[in-house]
Amino acid sequence: MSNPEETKKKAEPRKKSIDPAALEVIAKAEAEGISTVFSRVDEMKACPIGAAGSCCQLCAMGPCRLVGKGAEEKTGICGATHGTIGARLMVRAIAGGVAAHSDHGRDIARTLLAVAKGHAQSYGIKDPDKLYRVAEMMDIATEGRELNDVAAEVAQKALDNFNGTAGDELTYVSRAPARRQEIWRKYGLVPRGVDREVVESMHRTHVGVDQDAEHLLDQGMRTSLADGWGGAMLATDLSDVLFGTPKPLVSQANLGVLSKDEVNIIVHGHEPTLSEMIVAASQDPELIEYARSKGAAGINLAGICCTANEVLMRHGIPPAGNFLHQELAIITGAVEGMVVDVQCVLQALQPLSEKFHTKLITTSPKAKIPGATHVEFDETRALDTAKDIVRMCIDNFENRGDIAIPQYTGDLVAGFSHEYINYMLGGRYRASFRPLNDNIINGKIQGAVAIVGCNNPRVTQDEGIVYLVHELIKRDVLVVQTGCAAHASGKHGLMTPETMQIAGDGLREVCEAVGMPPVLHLGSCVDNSRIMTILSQVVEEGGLGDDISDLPVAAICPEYYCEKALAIGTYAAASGAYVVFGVRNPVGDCDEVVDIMSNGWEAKVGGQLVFEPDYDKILEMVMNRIQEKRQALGIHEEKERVLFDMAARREL
Ligand code: MSK
Repeated sequence: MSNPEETKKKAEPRKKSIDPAALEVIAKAEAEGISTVFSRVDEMKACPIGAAGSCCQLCAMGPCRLVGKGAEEKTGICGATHGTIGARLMVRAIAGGVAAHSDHGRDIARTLLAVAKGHAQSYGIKDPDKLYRVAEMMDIATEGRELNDVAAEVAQKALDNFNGTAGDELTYVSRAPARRQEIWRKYGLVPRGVDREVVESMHRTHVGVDQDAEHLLDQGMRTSLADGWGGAMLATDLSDVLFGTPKPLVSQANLGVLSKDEVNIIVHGHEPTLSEMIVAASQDPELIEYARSKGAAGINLAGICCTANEVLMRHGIPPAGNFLHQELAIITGAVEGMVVDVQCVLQALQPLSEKFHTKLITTSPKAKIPGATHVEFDETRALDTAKDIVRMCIDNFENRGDIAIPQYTGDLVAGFSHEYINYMLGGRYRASFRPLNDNIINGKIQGAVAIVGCNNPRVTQDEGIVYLVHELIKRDVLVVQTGCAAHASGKHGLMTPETMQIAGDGLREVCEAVGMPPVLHLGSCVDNSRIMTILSQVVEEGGLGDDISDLPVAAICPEYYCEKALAIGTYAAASGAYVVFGVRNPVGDCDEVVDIMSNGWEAKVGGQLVFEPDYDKILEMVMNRIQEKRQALGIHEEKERVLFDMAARREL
């Protein structure tokens, strides 16, 4: 007898993506019996016990599953309550995410130190002005000193922030508004060292240590802040110093950026160090000539995930897609080499690449994949390593078989660093956030929302992101984006000035005056730290309260899948933002934890971390939050427009 649930599922298959390029390749994969993340997600049901924080696997007395009637009252064998178990799970997830971002930041700091000491081939300091600004923030003297001396001291101070020897507080805590710093100090949330907070989180969540859910979650906030105002913020700033601070540039996104007659190389993962060199190698005339000698028309570089964002923001290299596109790119048959470093790289890429001619090349000493070709990145011979990799991909061109590249691309403008937004709004001589604050105060812009994070095959790819971007800009809300969510908007053409046409009248007026799109691409997932910097500068500019929690802003992560996203969401909430995640709550069965992260954190730090899978409800929740904040600031009523005559202007 057939299962009615199964029959229903077959009759109405869940939509896998709203991206026509993705749908085209998924159909090809299905027709050819090729397994992808989209098919495996249907075969593997999520465990309902683990999915909502009811399974504790922290010791060999268990695993303990708190399910069934009266589950909220049950405890594990050690006596741990549902609240304690949920809090431990959440804090461990945050620590995992912080470790990932921060290790990335540490490696950038190590590269800067190697550059300053003359040990890193081919790298240099592309933005000395930013180096001086960072030095100033770190209280490092610059007057009359050699650039490399300053760079070495900045790099060392950054490394001291990781190992906890920079002082009692992370250096960048001072970048936050004064009121925010007071709140953090009042509740003991100021991070002392990135590594220290991650280690302490792992210690306190070990069985038999911290057993108070609120106390555990405070440590979760402190650890996340070590990311947002530490590891990730250093990663962003020092990447700008080394590789240049982004400025707007045009590009395209989606699988259609792959070339039918050139050697296609995809950089995938997160770190910009090797990918910067791959960009240089792919433009090397000798290697282009070598590609031609092998019958290709040239070399075409594209990106996936956040490495894509790094090379997009600084060089305009087009992204071939977001997280869920990594397998689809290989299935086009047109990718000679996929060069990966760390994070968000599916192990399924290797068996998939064997079905095609794609060479999967791992490069990080931290990440190997069985069966892949490993070419270890070494910063002392970075360009040589990159050239070896590009040559390997060129040699693979002759193995190409049939190709099927979906002909879809979206135009986009990327490259909005916080420095550029400041300049764009105020101009060269008066760079400032004043025009943004004024337009929020006068109501042309109702508020700002960050739509960030990943894709997750458990929900329709790009659907939540694209829907929320549309609906928010229609309601005069400025949208900023990072990570794979930014790729989604790029693919769907939402990151061009023309998007003004669908924005509300007020937002459109401001965008037209300033010449910016209503949806701004701020970079990779570590670049969420740029959003923290912008919010601090908006507070400092004045007129919108004295803390981030006073601002009419929010953050949404509609399609998250990983621990890094949870770390980012937590530091945004701990910084005073209202943060809504889609998909599911990883500790949704733990009422105490759900309450602490919403009501408890609202009372303590003025921010919240909540989960809601319904996009319409997310929209309503976020708009309500914006209106509540506008009301609290006394800027909720539309002001009558005053037309100035010449006398009034002179007076002004
Ligand atoms: S890559 S962490 S899927 S944004 Fe940063 Fe995309 Fe999320 Fe990975």
